[in-house]
Amino acid sequence: MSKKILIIVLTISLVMMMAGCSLIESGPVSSFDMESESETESEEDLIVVGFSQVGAESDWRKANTESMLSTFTKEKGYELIYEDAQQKQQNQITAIRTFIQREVDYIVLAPVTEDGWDTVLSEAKEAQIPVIIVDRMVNVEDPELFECWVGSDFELEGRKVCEWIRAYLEYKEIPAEEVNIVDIQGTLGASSQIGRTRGLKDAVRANGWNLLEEAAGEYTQAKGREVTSRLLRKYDNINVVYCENDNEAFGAIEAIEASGRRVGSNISRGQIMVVSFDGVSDQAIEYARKGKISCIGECNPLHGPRVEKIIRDLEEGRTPDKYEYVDENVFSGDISITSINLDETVYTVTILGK
Ligand code: GZL
Repeated sequence: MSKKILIIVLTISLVMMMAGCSLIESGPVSSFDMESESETESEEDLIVVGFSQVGAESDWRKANTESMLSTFTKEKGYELIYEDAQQKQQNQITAIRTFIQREVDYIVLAPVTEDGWDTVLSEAKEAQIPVIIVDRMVNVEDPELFECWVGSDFELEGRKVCEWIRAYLEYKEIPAEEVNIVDIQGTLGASSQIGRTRGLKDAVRANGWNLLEEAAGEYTQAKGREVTSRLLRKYDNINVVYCENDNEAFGAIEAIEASGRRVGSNISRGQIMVVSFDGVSDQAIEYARKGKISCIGECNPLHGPRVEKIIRDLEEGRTPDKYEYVDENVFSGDISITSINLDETVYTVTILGK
């Protein structure tokens, strides 16, 4: 390289180094380098969100995860750190500690169960990182350990489905004392399990139904099938199976049909009525349309935009509501019951056309 060219290259290099780019190491300055320069700047402007998700146990959970991932994108100004806990609380606690070490701007927690969060949420508070709880609730001594919560009223979901059962059986003139119901519960200790179970137990007491047994179905199809099979072998008079999510209902239906019984709302003709919660998957809606699931209590999974609104409020100095409940419906393929009435509130039943 001639002396003159060397002086020119060294001069350009000196100028580029002063401007934070490099000519010699990475070749000519390209759109990529400039982009990486601007990307580096925009990287620093991103709001970093650490999201600890329960797992991928159900269609609802997958839809909830998709809602969060499609909301917190770089294009919208976020860096999302997503951790799947495979339904283990210890994995969530570890994830939160990692978020604290990485000094994220916000922690979003979808807690697998209600208890056991005081210590790790105190650590987040100590680190001055706001925590948003989504879906299920946490049961902590100090409610200041989290900014706010957004999710469903699970007990109301249970009460709505039970009121549909009561109204339907009344319409079909089936006496309450003939109702022999089993509860396929969700993950024990989860707010959704606690609320839906409580809604059922209140209805059993109020209506005089027979609650034969409660059994943990863990919100999965496999466990729902296993537990329902066991209960069908134990009891010969089951005529209602209350599943605390759709995936359990899919398993329960498999078990009922494998036992030679039929699912359906015509319990006076020996069918077994299956009810469930979520209403997220095409399969669930199809089963409801066909009457394989008689009634579904909606549980809306689309929390991504709701959590983003909370973060925007906090970023812009507004105070979000401490507790935000999502409005939800009841679905059925049966036209007999078009609305249900609870505490003077009328809830329309969404009838799914055949
Ligand atoms: C409800 C959610 C429950 C769903 C299940 O908000 O916590 O967990 O009903 C899911 O499908 O597994």
